[in-house]
Amino acid sequence: MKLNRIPVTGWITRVLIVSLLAGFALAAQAASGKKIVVGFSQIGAESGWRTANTDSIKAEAAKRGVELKFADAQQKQENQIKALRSFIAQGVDVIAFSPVVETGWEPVLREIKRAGIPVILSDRAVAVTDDSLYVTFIGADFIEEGRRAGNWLAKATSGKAVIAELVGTPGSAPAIDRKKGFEEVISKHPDMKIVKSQSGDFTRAKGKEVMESFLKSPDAKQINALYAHNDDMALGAIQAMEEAGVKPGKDILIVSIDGVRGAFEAMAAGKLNCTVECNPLIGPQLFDAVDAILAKKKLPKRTVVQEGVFEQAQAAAELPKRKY
Ligand code: GYE
Repeated sequence: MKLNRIPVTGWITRVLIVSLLAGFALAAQAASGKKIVVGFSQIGAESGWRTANTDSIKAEAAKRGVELKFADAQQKQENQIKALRSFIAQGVDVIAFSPVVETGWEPVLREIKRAGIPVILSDRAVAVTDDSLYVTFIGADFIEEGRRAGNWLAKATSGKAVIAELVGTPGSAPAIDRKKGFEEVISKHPDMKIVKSQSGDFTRAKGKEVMESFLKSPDAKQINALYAHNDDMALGAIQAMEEAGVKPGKDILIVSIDGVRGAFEAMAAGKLNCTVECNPLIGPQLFDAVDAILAKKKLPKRTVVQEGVFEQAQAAAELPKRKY
Protein backbone atom coordinates (compact mmCIF):
# COMPACT_ATOMS: atom_id res chain seq x y z
CA MET A 1 0.00 0.00 0.00
CA LYS A 2 1.21 3.41 -0.90
CA LEU A 3 2.12 5.57 2.02
CA ASN A 4 0.18 8.76 2.18
CA ARG A 5 2.79 11.35 3.16
CA ILE A 6 0.41 14.28 3.49
CA PRO A 7 -1.58 13.06 6.53
CA VAL A 8 1.72 12.23 8.31
CA THR A 9 2.96 15.82 7.76
CA GLY A 10 -0.49 16.94 8.87
CA TRP A 11 -0.09 15.04 12.14
CA ILE A 12 3.34 16.51 12.74
CA THR A 13 1.95 19.99 12.11
CA ARG A 14 -0.96 19.28 14.46
CA VAL A 15 1.33 18.00 17.20
CA LEU A 16 3.54 21.03 16.73
CA ILE A 17 0.58 23.43 16.94
CA VAL A 18 -0.85 21.69 19.99
CA SER A 19 2.48 21.78 21.83
CA LEU A 20 3.00 25.41 20.84
CA LEU A 21 -0.45 26.29 22.21
CA ALA A 22 0.30 24.42 25.42
CA GLY A 23 3.55 26.32 25.63
CA PHE A 24 1.70 29.63 25.26
CA ALA A 25 -0.83 28.58 27.88
CA LEU A 26 1.96 27.74 30.29
CA ALA A 27 3.70 31.02 29.59
CA ALA A 28 0.42 32.88 30.17
CA GLN A 29 -0.11 31.01 33.42
CA ALA A 30 3.41 31.86 34.53
CA ALA A 31 2.76 35.46 33.59
CA SER A 32 -0.45 35.62 35.61
CA GLY A 33 1.30 34.04 38.59
CA LYS A 34 4.06 36.61 38.26
CA LYS A 35 4.52 38.93 41.23
CA ILE A 36 3.12 42.42 40.85
CA VAL A 37 5.90 44.97 41.33
CA VAL A 38 5.04 48.37 42.81
CA GLY A 39 7.50 51.22 43.30
CA PHE A 40 6.58 53.47 46.24
CA SER A 41 8.35 56.74 47.01
CA GLN A 42 7.64 57.80 50.59
CA ILE A 43 8.29 61.33 51.89
CA GLY A 44 10.32 60.30 54.93
CA ALA A 45 9.72 59.48 58.59
CA GLU A 46 8.94 62.98 59.85
CA SER A 47 5.95 62.12 62.05
CA GLY A 48 4.01 59.42 63.85
CA TRP A 49 1.45 59.70 61.04
CA ARG A 50 4.09 58.97 58.42
CA THR A 51 5.45 55.93 60.27
CA ALA A 52 1.92 54.50 60.54
CA ASN A 53 1.38 55.19 56.83
CA THR A 54 4.62 53.39 55.87
CA ASP A 55 3.75 50.41 58.10
CA SER A 56 0.29 50.15 56.56
CA ILE A 57 1.68 50.16 52.99
CA LYS A 58 4.45 47.64 53.73
CA ALA A 59 2.14 45.30 55.66
CA GLU A 60 -0.49 45.31 52.92
CA ALA A 61 2.08 44.62 50.17
CA ALA A 62 3.45 41.68 52.17
CA LYS A 63 -0.07 40.35 52.84
CA ARG A 64 -0.91 40.38 49.14
CA GLY A 65 2.45 39.01 47.93
CA VAL A 66 3.21 42.22 46.04
CA GLU A 67 6.89 43.03 45.53
CA LEU A 68 7.29 46.52 46.97
CA LYS A 69 10.23 48.68 45.99
CA PHE A 70 10.17 51.21 48.81
CA ALA A 71 12.26 54.40 48.79
CA ASP A 72 12.47 56.93 51.65
CA ALA A 73 13.13 60.48 50.34
CA GLN A 74 14.05 62.05 53.69
CA GLN A 75 11.65 64.91 52.97
CA LYS A 76 13.49 65.98 49.79
CA GLN A 77 11.73 66.34 46.45
CA GLU A 78 14.97 65.69 44.53
CA ASN A 79 15.29 62.30 46.23
CA GLN A 80 11.70 61.47 45.28
CA ILE A 81 12.34 62.38 41.64
CA LYS A 82 15.44 60.14 41.62
CA ALA A 83 13.41 57.27 43.09
CA LEU A 84 10.65 57.72 40.49
CA ARG A 85 13.23 57.61 37.67
CA SER A 86 14.75 54.45 39.11
CA PHE A 87 11.28 52.85 39.17
CA ILE A 88 10.96 53.64 35.44
CA ALA A 89 14.38 52.06 34.81
CA GLN A 90 13.35 48.95 36.75
CA GLY A 91 10.13 48.68 34.74
CA VAL A 92 7.78 48.33 37.74
CA ASP A 93 4.08 47.60 37.06
CA VAL A 94 2.70 50.59 39.01
CA ILE A 95 4.30 53.64 40.63
CA ALA A 96 2.79 55.19 43.76
CA PHE A 97 4.12 58.13 45.72
CA SER A 98 3.32 60.64 48.39
CA PRO A 99 4.55 63.98 46.99
CA VAL A 100 6.36 66.10 49.60
CA VAL A 101 5.30 69.37 47.90
CA GLU A 102 2.58 70.14 45.34
CA THR A 103 4.57 71.62 42.45
CA GLY A 104 7.48 70.57 40.22
CA TRP A 105 6.28 67.10 39.23
CA GLU A 106 5.19 67.53 35.59
CA PRO A 107 8.52 66.60 33.88
CA VAL A 108 9.01 63.34 35.79
CA LEU A 109 5.31 62.46 35.55
CA ARG A 110 5.58 62.90 31.76
CA GLU A 111 8.59 60.55 31.71
CA ILE A 112 6.57 57.96 33.62
CA LYS A 113 3.63 58.37 31.25
CA ARG A 114 5.91 57.89 28.24
CA ALA A 115 7.16 54.67 29.82
CA GLY A 116 3.51 53.54 30.06
CA ILE A 117 3.54 53.09 33.86
CA PRO A 118 0.35 54.05 35.76
CA VAL A 119 0.72 56.42 38.73
CA ILE A 120 -1.23 56.52 42.01
CA LEU A 121 -0.93 59.56 44.29
CA SER A 122 -1.00 58.48 47.90
CA ASP A 123 -1.89 60.87 50.76
CA ARG A 124 -0.82 64.19 49.15
CA ALA A 125 -1.91 65.77 45.89
CA VAL A 126 0.13 67.45 43.14
CA ALA A 127 -0.63 70.67 41.25
CA VAL A 128 -0.57 69.69 37.55
CA THR A 129 -2.50 71.13 34.60
CA ASP A 130 -2.80 67.71 32.90
CA ASP A 131 -4.59 65.28 35.18
CA SER A 132 -3.95 62.37 32.82
CA LEU A 133 -0.49 62.29 34.43
CA TYR A 134 -1.89 60.15 37.24
CA VAL A 135 -4.68 57.61 37.49
CA THR A 136 -6.08 58.34 40.94
CA PHE A 137 -5.41 60.23 44.16
CA ILE A 138 -6.18 58.51 47.47
CA GLY A 139 -6.02 60.84 50.45
CA ALA A 140 -7.75 62.94 53.05
CA ASP A 141 -9.61 66.22 52.53
CA PHE A 142 -7.10 68.58 54.16
CA ILE A 143 -9.25 71.70 53.70
CA GLU A 144 -12.04 70.00 55.62
CA GLU A 145 -9.59 69.02 58.37
CA GLY A 146 -8.56 72.70 58.68
CA ARG A 147 -12.23 73.70 58.89
CA ARG A 148 -12.85 71.12 61.61
CA ALA A 149 -9.93 72.47 63.66
CA GLY A 150 -11.24 76.04 63.17
CA ASN A 151 -14.79 75.10 64.12
CA TRP A 152 -13.63 73.34 67.26
CA LEU A 153 -11.56 76.35 68.34
CA ALA A 154 -14.35 78.83 67.55
CA LYS A 155 -16.70 76.83 69.77
CA ALA A 156 -14.16 76.30 72.57
CA THR A 157 -13.27 80.02 72.75
CA SER A 158 -16.72 81.42 71.91
CA GLY A 159 -15.12 83.05 68.90
CA LYS A 160 -12.38 84.89 70.79
CA ALA A 161 -8.82 83.69 70.25
CA VAL A 162 -5.33 85.04 69.75
CA ILE A 163 -3.79 82.22 67.77
CA ALA A 164 -0.27 80.95 67.11
CA GLU A 165 -0.06 78.63 64.10
CA LEU A 166 2.50 75.89 63.46
CA VAL A 167 2.42 75.31 59.72
CA GLY A 168 3.42 72.06 58.00
CA THR A 169 6.11 71.66 55.33
CA PRO A 170 6.06 74.79 53.11
CA GLY A 171 4.46 74.07 49.72
CA SER A 172 2.94 70.75 50.80
CA ALA A 173 -0.72 70.01 50.13
CA PRO A 174 -1.62 69.50 53.82
CA ALA A 175 0.08 72.75 54.90
CA ILE A 176 -1.61 74.79 52.16
CA ASP A 177 -5.05 73.23 52.60
CA ARG A 178 -5.13 73.02 56.40
CA LYS A 179 -4.30 76.72 56.54
CA LYS A 180 -6.96 77.50 53.96
CA GLY A 181 -9.75 75.57 55.72
CA PHE A 182 -8.88 77.00 59.14
CA GLU A 183 -8.71 80.60 57.87
CA GLU A 184 -12.01 80.16 56.05
CA VAL A 185 -13.70 79.44 59.40
CA ILE A 186 -11.95 82.02 61.57
CA SER A 187 -12.55 84.78 58.99
CA LYS A 188 -16.21 84.56 60.07
CA HIS A 189 -15.21 85.41 63.66
CA PRO A 190 -13.88 88.97 63.98
CA ASP A 191 -12.32 88.23 67.39
CA MET A 192 -10.26 85.27 66.19
CA LYS A 193 -6.92 86.16 64.71
CA ILE A 194 -3.62 84.48 63.88
CA VAL A 195 -0.79 86.55 65.35
CA LYS A 196 2.08 84.11 64.74
CA SER A 197 2.52 81.66 61.90
CA GLN A 198 5.63 79.69 61.03
CA SER A 199 6.56 76.30 59.63
CA GLY A 200 7.60 73.51 61.98
CA ASP A 201 8.03 71.15 59.01
CA PHE A 202 5.63 68.58 60.53
CA THR A 203 8.29 67.46 63.05
CA ARG A 204 8.29 67.44 66.83
CA ALA A 205 11.77 69.01 67.07
CA LYS A 206 10.92 71.90 64.76
CA GLY A 207 7.53 72.38 66.45
CA LYS A 208 9.29 72.76 69.78
CA GLU A 209 11.89 75.14 68.40
CA VAL A 210 9.33 77.42 66.73
CA MET A 211 7.06 77.42 69.80
CA GLU A 212 10.05 78.44 71.94
CA SER A 213 10.61 81.45 69.69
CA PHE A 214 6.87 82.32 69.76
CA LEU A 215 6.97 82.27 73.57
CA LYS A 216 10.03 84.51 73.67
CA SER A 217 8.44 87.24 71.54
CA PRO A 218 7.31 90.42 73.35
CA ASP A 219 3.61 89.81 72.59
CA ALA A 220 3.71 86.14 73.71
CA LYS A 221 1.45 86.74 76.73
CA GLN A 222 -1.63 87.42 74.61
CA ILE A 223 -1.47 84.04 72.80
CA ASN A 224 -4.26 81.82 74.15
CA ALA A 225 -4.58 79.25 71.38
CA LEU A 226 -2.32 77.10 69.24
CA TYR A 227 -3.28 75.55 65.93
CA ALA A 228 -0.71 72.94 64.81
CA HIS A 229 -1.03 71.37 61.36
CA ASN A 230 -0.04 68.02 62.87
CA ASP A 231 0.14 66.31 66.26
CA ASP A 232 3.93 65.94 66.28
CA MET A 233 4.44 69.72 66.11
CA ALA A 234 1.81 70.16 68.84
CA LEU A 235 3.64 67.61 71.03
CA GLY A 236 6.91 69.51 70.51
CA ALA A 237 5.12 72.78 71.34
CA ILE A 238 3.71 71.25 74.55
CA GLN A 239 7.27 70.54 75.68
CA ALA A 240 8.31 74.12 74.86
CA MET A 241 5.35 75.48 76.87
CA GLU A 242 6.11 73.31 79.89
CA GLU A 243 9.75 74.38 79.86
CA ALA A 244 8.63 78.03 79.70
CA GLY A 245 6.21 77.59 82.62
CA VAL A 246 3.09 77.86 80.44
CA LYS A 247 0.34 75.26 81.02
CA PRO A 248 -0.46 73.53 77.71
CA GLY A 249 -4.17 72.83 77.28
CA LYS A 250 -5.05 75.46 79.92
CA ASP A 251 -3.13 78.73 79.45
CA ILE A 252 -2.98 77.95 75.76
CA LEU A 253 -5.67 75.78 74.16
CA ILE A 254 -4.24 73.42 71.57
CA VAL A 255 -5.88 71.88 68.53
CA SER A 256 -3.92 69.76 66.05
CA ILE A 257 -4.45 67.25 63.27
CA ASP A 258 -3.72 63.51 62.72
CA GLY A 259 -5.04 61.65 65.77
CA VAL A 260 -1.87 59.66 66.53
CA ARG A 261 -1.52 57.76 69.80
CA GLY A 262 0.75 60.45 71.31
CA ALA A 263 -2.01 63.02 70.81
CA PHE A 264 -4.54 60.84 72.65
CA GLU A 265 -2.08 60.37 75.49
CA ALA A 266 -1.54 64.15 75.68
CA MET A 267 -5.33 64.68 75.68
CA ALA A 268 -5.79 62.11 78.44
CA ALA A 269 -3.15 64.05 80.43
CA GLY A 270 -5.06 67.32 79.83
CA LYS A 271 -2.27 68.89 77.75
CA LEU A 272 -3.85 68.81 74.31
CA ASN A 273 -7.46 69.82 73.77
CA CYS A 274 -8.52 68.41 70.43
CA THR A 275 -7.19 66.35 67.54
CA VAL A 276 -8.78 66.17 64.11
CA GLU A 277 -8.31 62.74 62.64
CA CYS A 278 -6.33 62.12 59.46
CA ASN A 279 -6.22 58.43 58.68
CA PRO A 280 -2.77 57.13 57.57
CA LEU A 281 -3.87 53.50 57.06
CA ILE A 282 -4.06 53.81 53.29
CA GLY A 283 -2.36 50.46 52.43
CA PRO A 284 -5.50 48.41 51.68
CA GLN A 285 -7.05 51.12 49.47
CA LEU A 286 -3.74 51.67 47.70
CA PHE A 287 -3.32 48.03 46.69
CA ASP A 288 -7.02 47.74 45.76
CA ALA A 289 -6.28 50.56 43.32
CA VAL A 290 -3.18 48.72 42.01
CA ASP A 291 -5.30 45.60 41.36
CA ALA A 292 -8.04 47.64 39.69
CA ILE A 293 -5.53 49.36 37.40
CA LEU A 294 -3.92 46.08 36.39
CA ALA A 295 -7.38 44.59 35.72
CA LYS A 296 -8.02 47.63 33.46
CA LYS A 297 -10.94 48.81 35.61
CA LYS A 298 -11.90 52.48 35.71
CA LEU A 299 -11.08 54.29 38.96
CA PRO A 300 -12.40 57.57 40.36
CA LYS A 301 -9.87 60.42 40.07
CA ARG A 302 -10.21 61.00 43.82
CA THR A 303 -10.89 58.78 46.84
CA VAL A 304 -11.40 60.60 50.16
CA VAL A 305 -10.52 58.84 53.41
CA GLN A 306 -13.18 59.02 56.19
CA GLU A 307 -12.18 60.77 59.44
CA GLY A 308 -13.45 62.09 62.82
CA VAL A 309 -12.74 64.76 65.48
CA PHE A 310 -11.80 63.84 69.09
CA GLU A 311 -11.82 65.91 72.29
CA GLN A 312 -10.21 65.38 75.72
CA ALA A 313 -13.32 63.77 77.20
CA GLN A 314 -13.18 60.97 74.62
CA ALA A 315 -9.43 60.33 74.90
CA ALA A 316 -9.33 57.65 77.62
CA ALA A 317 -12.06 55.54 76.01
CA GLU A 318 -10.64 55.95 72.52
CA LEU A 319 -6.96 55.24 73.36
CA PRO A 320 -7.10 51.41 73.49
CA LYS A 321 -8.90 51.37 70.11
CA ARG A 322 -6.31 53.47 68.28
CA LYS A 323 -4.42 51.60 65.59
CA TYR A 324 -1.75 54.26 65.14
O1 GYE B 1 -0.58 65.12 58.76
C1 GYE B 1 1.74 64.79 58.94
C2 GYE B 1 2.70 64.16 58.00
O2 GYE B 1 0.56 64.29 54.51
C3 GYE B 1 -1.36 63.98 55.83
O3 GYE B 1 2.19 64.49 56.72
C4 GYE B 1 0.11 63.92 55.76
C5 GYE B 1 0.83 64.74 56.81
C6 GYE B 1 0.48 64.42 58.26
O4 GYE B 1 3.98 64.45 58.22
O5 GYE B 1 1.86 64.34 60.25
